[in-house]
Amino acid sequence: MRILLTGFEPFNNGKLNPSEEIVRAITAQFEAGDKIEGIELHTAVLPVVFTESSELLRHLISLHKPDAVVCLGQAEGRKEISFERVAINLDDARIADNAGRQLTDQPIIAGGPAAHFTTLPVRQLIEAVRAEGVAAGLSLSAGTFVCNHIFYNMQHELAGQDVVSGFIHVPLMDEQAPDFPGLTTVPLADQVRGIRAVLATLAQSVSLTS
Ligand code: PCA
Repeated sequence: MRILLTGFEPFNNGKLNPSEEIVRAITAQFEAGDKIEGIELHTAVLPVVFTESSELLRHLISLHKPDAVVCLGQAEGRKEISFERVAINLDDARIADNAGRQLTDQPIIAGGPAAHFTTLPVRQLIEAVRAEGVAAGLSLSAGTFVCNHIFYNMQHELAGQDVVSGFIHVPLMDEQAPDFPGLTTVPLADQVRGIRAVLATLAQSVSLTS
């Protein structure tokens, strides 16, 4: 199966983004021959810019025609790998994106449904991450910044298609601790193992149903 895995560049003057580091690490592992059986993997790091991020993701989906899309982003303060359930039709940022734009109170798609659900088999994926000894759980909302923006656009675009897709927020990694005092960090190696388990489980579950 073809899987598209994305992360985000750093934002809000941050130096690192664990989602980017996870994607780079898994890409390097695949290139070094440490693949996951049955997966043709495509990866990308998206800009933290409202319109450009979703346009690039749409382009990558039409280019690679994936069977599954897994988008990752940083959520500082989260204690576990968090599977987002719902994308909502709202851009409402407390901070500017990396192009200096701060959208507030705007629908992502005017006239679109208020929300879209993830189509990833989230409970099964949570169990797979936990089986690796890495904390994981459900989250109700990806917020209203760029992560939710690409999540909503993606679910809107793929609705009714034979593609499973969703968004996963990941905690800070240890290297970020000095910049975020008091917030939980999780070692990058654990996060990488957790997301690899997600990909492996998707490859198994989706091939069983199709
Ligand atoms: N996290 C932000 C945007 C990019 C990222 O990694 C968010 O949660 O919206």
